[in-house]
Parts: sequence; structure tokens; C-alpha cells
Amino acid sequence: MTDTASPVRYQRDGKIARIIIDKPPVNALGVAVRRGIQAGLRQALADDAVKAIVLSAEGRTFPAGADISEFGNASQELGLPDLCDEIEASQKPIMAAMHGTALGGGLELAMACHYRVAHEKTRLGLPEVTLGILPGAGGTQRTPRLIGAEGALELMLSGLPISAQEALELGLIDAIAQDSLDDVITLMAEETPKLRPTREIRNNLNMGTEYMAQVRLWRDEVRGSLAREKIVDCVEAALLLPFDAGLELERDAFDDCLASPVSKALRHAFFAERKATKFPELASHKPRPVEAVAVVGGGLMGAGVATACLGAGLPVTLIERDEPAASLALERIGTFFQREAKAGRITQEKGSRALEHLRLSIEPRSVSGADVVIECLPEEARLKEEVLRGFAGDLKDSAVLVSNTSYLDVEALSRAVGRQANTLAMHFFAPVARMKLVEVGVTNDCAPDAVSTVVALARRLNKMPVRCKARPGLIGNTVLTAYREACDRLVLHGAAPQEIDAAMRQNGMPIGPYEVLDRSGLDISHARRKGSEAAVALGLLDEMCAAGMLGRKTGRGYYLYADGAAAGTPNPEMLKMLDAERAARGISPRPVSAREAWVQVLLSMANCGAGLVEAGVAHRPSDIDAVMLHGFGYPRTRGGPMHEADAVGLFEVARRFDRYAEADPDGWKISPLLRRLALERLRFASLNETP
Ligand code: HSC
Repeated sequence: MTDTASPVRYQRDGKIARIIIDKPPVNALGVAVRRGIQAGLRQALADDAVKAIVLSAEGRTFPAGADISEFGNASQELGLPDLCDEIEASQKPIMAAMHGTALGGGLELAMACHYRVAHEKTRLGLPEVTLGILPGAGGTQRTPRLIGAEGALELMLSGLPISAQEALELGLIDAIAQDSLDDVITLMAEETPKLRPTREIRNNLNMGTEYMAQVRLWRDEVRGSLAREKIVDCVEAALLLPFDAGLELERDAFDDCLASPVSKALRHAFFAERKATKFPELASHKPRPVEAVAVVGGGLMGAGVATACLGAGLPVTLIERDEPAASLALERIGTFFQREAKAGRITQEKGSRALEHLRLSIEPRSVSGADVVIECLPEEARLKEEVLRGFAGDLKDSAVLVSNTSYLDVEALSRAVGRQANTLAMHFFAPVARMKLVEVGVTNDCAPDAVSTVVALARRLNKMPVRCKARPGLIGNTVLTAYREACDRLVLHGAAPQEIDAAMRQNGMPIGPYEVLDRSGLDISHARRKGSEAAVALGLLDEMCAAGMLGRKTGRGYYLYADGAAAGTPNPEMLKMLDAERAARGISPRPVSAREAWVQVLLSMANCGAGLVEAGVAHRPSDIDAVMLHGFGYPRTRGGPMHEADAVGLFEVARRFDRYAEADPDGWKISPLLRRLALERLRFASLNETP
């Protein structure tokens, strides 16, 4: 091939033609790659000296799928399904030589080849379902032909990748290459295998009535997920219909899924979480070396952070105020490693080795050897300031001081400690071991290389760092506050707290806001909201706290908890207080539907998010979605509040806002950015391209 701009290379080594895909970072099968493969194939077929063809990829992976960013574009020149058909129809044998991750359309491409070989470390899978779609390049028809319907369903419905060894056992691939794929390619040159189109393989299609009953069972299990339902339909078609009829059904099913709001939301989430974790402005600021970390405070968060650092192989000095507190922290960390070992996630040795790198201290000066110091003290500004000032003079000049806070003012803290260039916020989520999100709150005067040091550390801990401006609440808790305020307004105007909890769950939240308050303790929320002029429900909270209704810990909160009961029943005393509050404010309660409740919370969160983007706290709207998805259980199938508002249409969002504002102007103040975008008929997504 002469086209040097093509992301696909062609070369001939004796009898073998090699088609090599070279489109970093993941060799996604966009239109240029598809055209390049087709051109290579045609060149090989036209060359009489070529007896067999090998399709492989350069860089870190075989294609990790179709190019997701192309989905939804009107024209899809040379579709992947057509390319796969052309490959399968080749009159010279084609072998896919895979390494890295052969996923989605990448694996479908390989399944259209006549032979498949994978490097031993390859992961293979059909993860389309995680994007709300199904394999749309013949995967639903070829996979059952290669490995049987049951294995195919398992692969497609779970979306989880399998190892090369598992793929070999299933019959998805023909051989594993231990070292270099070249050995297998040489073998192919020597033996020139026969043509073997996957569409013609029928022996794996178990047509027994027993198996069909099982397929029907899968159907029951997947009701409610469009993509999963359609996958089962397609596999059933593979069992019953000729190949081309199955392909046709797959095409229609793929289009239906692609057009669904759920798939749009899941694809948005995919790009939002990747974009949020990129820090292009730091590209020229190398992180400082981090060889030792100190964690100040060994409570649940501190122990969690220390455990994460130890797990990543970093020596940790954990500083507590006294011996008993230090012993408790040690116990917490030890228990964590034991639990991990018991669950088989780490070996006993790894746990013990990690613990060997832990040093406990009750001497604040022990921070002196650390490159990064992470304070995880209780959320009290005065306490944090006092402790940090106490050891600031002992820190290395280059040490970065991190405050694990969300609600406090880190700008003020950094000034008080006198290390403005080297202080920032890192907001971990509990439980630290499971939650990947870390908000990195950057102060105005913080040095860029201090920020890159913290970002690199977060990545080393296998976390997902999302940057924002260090402002009380950062992104997540600011939007969460707007969410809770919206719920409180609904309650004040007539909904019972348990109705709001049910409405939020019905709309996909993992737990209702009042259930959360009961779990975490009403006194904590009360202390935080006191002094906030926006706190709608402060009157009720005041009364509940004064009456000792602090939630689960006192057995009474928004719900009553019988001894040992997992769930509570609505607390009649609280409902009486609520009625009194409504009467005192002259509010006549009205019913609120689950739908209206969701609309109001969505509008409030999106409006708050718009304010954060406007104030420069969040870099772009999709960062807010990433934070809400990963930190607060916002349903992924809705994509995040900013995406969901876009899906409603910002003009419609603003119109509803205005309607609510007529009745309650104080509660419904629209952000200027939201108003402007609505008037210009733009979407939040138009701001997502910010580097
Ligand atoms: C599919 O294949 C559908 C098929 O059935 C075909 C249907 C045909 C329909 C025809 C109709 C006519 N596309 O994750 P990372 C980017 S659906 C575009 O940070 P890692 C990613 O955004 C696809 N871009 O790296 C990022 O870009 P940035 C099924 C993709 O090492 C960069 O690559 N496949 C992309 O942590 C690096 O990604 C999947 O769902 C794609 N397919 O993980 C697999 N994949 O640097 C999706 C990645 O600009 N991918 N990018 O931010 C993954 O799971 C992970 O990316 C890997 C690598 C595990 C591959």
C-alpha cells in the first residue's frame, strides 16, 4: 500500500501477507482502519505469491473494539459487519494474531478470520453490553458457532473479558503463543491451512429442546435490560435461523440499542470518566518522587488511605494522637489485609509484606521523612489547622501536604499553615478500598508539580483522580447538597421522606437520601448544615436532633429501627414534627409523584453543576457526571445529571425551572450559564471539549 497516512500497514513476507493495524492508543476500528484493512486484504488476494494472510496490530493491543466515538454519526462508510463478511469470504486463509485486549468489534473481526491465535496474556471479550449495545459485527452469530450458545451468552451478557487460556478451552481461539506471535505466523507459512469460514460451523449449535429451555430461562433473567434481551434474541436466532437472517436480526437489534437513551448515557459515561482523569495542563510538570507517605489520623478514612498506600508498595508512617488510637488504627489496617487475603484478592504474604512497611507513631514530627503527608483528621477546621501547624516546620521543603477534606476551606488551611505552594485537597470516598474516585481540589497558589505529584500518587493507588478547584464541597458534595435540598423542598411541600426515598430508588439511586441520613447520623448533617442559609429542612433537623432522633444509632430518625432490623418503618413522631413545620410555614401539603420528584432533583443538580462550571470549580460538565457516577451512586444508565439534563434539553430544563420559580423564587434560582445555553439552544456537552 502506498497510502502512508493510513493507520494500516501492508507487508509481504514470502508467502504470507501481513495486515498490521497501527492506530494508537487502542487500535479502535474507525473508518480509516476499516478501509485500510479492506485495502490490505484486496492487495493480498490480488497477489498470486500470497498464500495466507495474518491480521495483527501494533502497539499495546489488538483492536479494543469499534470506535465508540463514531456511533451515532449518520454515515458509517464500510461498516464493520461488511468488512467482517469480506474477510470471512476471503479465498486465502486469514489468521488473527491477537495481543493485549481483543474486545468487542476487535474480537468480532478475529472471529470472522479463519484462524485465531492469541498471546498468552491476551484478554478477550465482548463488552458491548456495558455500553448498552450488543456485538453488532456478526458477534452474536459467530460466537455461538465457535463456542456454543451457552458460552456465547455468558460472554455477551456479562461483558467480562476472559483469559487466552479460557478462550482456548472454550474453542474461541485455536492456539496460544507463549512468547512471540511470530512463531505461529511462521508455522502458518509452512502449513498454509485450509479455509474455514465461521458461518459454516454448525456442530456447536446445540438444537436440543433442553437447551432451548435454558435459553428461555436466560430471557427471564435479563428482562428490563434492552441490550441483554436483544442478545438473547440474537443467540436464539443463531440457533434457529440461517446465518444471514441472524445477521439481519442482529443489525436491527443493534440499531435499536444504539438509539436507546440508556446506551447514549452509558457511552457518555465511558468518555466522561476517561476525560475527567486527564490533566493535559500538567503534561510539562513532572511529579516529584514519592518514596514515603505519612498519614495523619488513623480513623476509618486514615486507615483506609494508609492501607491503599501500603497495598501500592509505599512505606507509610501513620501518626495518631496516642497509643490506644494508634493500636486501633493498626487493628483496622490488619483486619483489612486479612479480609483481602481471605477473599483471595491478595496472598497472605503480600498482606504481611505490606504491613512490614507500616510504622506507627504518636509523634507529629515523624512526618519529616515523608514526600506526601495526607491528613485524615475529623472535619473540624480548627483541629486540622492546629495539628497541621504543629508539624508544618518539620516537613521536607518538597513535601506535599494533602488534606482529605471535602467541606472545609483548603485555601484558608493552606494559608494558615503557610505552605500555599504545596497544599491541596484530596477527597477520598469511603470505603477507600472499594471507591475509585478521588477529587483533587487544587488551591489557587498550588505549584503545578505538587498537583502532578498528587495525581500520580492517586493513580499509583489505582484511584481515579478528578481535578477541581479547592472550594468547600468540591464538586461532589456541592451537588449532593443541591440534591438533598431539592429532596427537603419536596418533603416540605408534601412528600413524606419515605416517599422520596422510594422515588429516588425507583429512579435508580442505590439508597434514598433520608435512609442515608439515618445511617450517617442526623447530628453530623445538622452540624454541617447549621449556618447554611439555603438549608431548607433545618427546622425539622433542629427538632429531631433536640429530641434525640439521630438515626440508626439512637434507633429513631426518619425511620424507627426495631432491635436488629435491617430496615426501619417511618417514624410517626418525625411525621408529626413535619406537619407542624409545614403549618408554621403556611404550606398546604400536596402529593408529589416519583416522576416529579426526580425531575426536581435533576433540575437542582444540573443547575448546581452549571454554577460549578461557571465558577471554574469543575473543568467541564462531564467531570461532574463522572464524580456523581463514581462517588454517589448516580445511576450509570442515566449518564450523570449534566448528561441527563442535556437529554431532556436545556431549553425545556430552563422552562421548567421558570415554572417552579414562579411558586418559589428563592428555591429556584437559575444559573446564568444554564440560562445562556438554554437560550442559545446549546447543550452542556458543547462545553465538554475543554482540554
Ligand atoms: C463495539 O466494538 C461494537 C461492535 O460490536 C461493533 C459494532 C458495529 C456496528 C456497525 C453498525 C453499522 N473507541 O480506557 P483507556 C480510548 S463497542 C474509541 O484510558 P486503558 C479512550 O477513550 C466497543 N475510543 O485505556 C482513551 O482515549 P483518551 C467495545 C476508545 O489502558 C484511550 O482510548 N469495546 C475505545 O485503561 C485509552 O483508553 C469496548 O467497550 C473505543 N472502543 O484501557 C472496550 N476504547 O486517551 C472499551 C478506548 O483520548 N475500551 N478508547 O482519553 C476499554 O475497555 C479500555 O479502553 C481498554 C484500555 C481496556 C481497551
